[in-house]
Amino acid sequence: MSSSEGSSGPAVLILAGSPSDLDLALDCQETLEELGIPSTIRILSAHRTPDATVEAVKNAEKDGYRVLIALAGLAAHLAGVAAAHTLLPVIGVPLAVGALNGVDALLASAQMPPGTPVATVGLNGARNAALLAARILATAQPELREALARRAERDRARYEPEAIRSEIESRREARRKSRGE
Ligand code: C2R
Repeated sequence: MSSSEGSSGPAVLILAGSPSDLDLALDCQETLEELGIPSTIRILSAHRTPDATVEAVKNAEKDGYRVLIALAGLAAHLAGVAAAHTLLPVIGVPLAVGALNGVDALLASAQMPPGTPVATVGLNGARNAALLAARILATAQPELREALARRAERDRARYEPEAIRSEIESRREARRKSRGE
């Protein structure tokens, strides 16, 4: 599943361990799209489709990808296995699923042995993974750096006193309505 309309430059390969993870993979892709970064989503599992996973990761660099993002829940080995088969930076997104609600995935993704790094973001941190990938790419792309700066500026604008006043007003109104006033 590719997304490259209106964009150029190095791309991100998004790996997800199961079709069940697609919503968060799409959150990740949408965030990249907002910054004009082309990406591809591939559903691959180090456990269930080990050969195809290794093949995709080994080919990623020559296929033009510059950063890998791997989303997985439970015993999340996908990011680690990816990092073992490429020198591209790998960002792991542990997913909050299953009996342990993501603690298993978080530890499996973060606690990599020395020599095989995975930059692990928070549980379900698909959008932050995209932003981290963007920051990595931006070190060599000034226009992407500009886009990130504009985005950070928009985030800061939400904290302006005028924005807060109008937020308070609209929340007050919503609360009055929900009480039927
Ligand atoms: P199903 O819902 O398909 O049973 O998957 C997936 O990321 C998913 O969150 C349950 C969970 O298993 C995870 N999974 C991994 C890997 N492959 C699948 N952690 C892997 O290779 O690490």
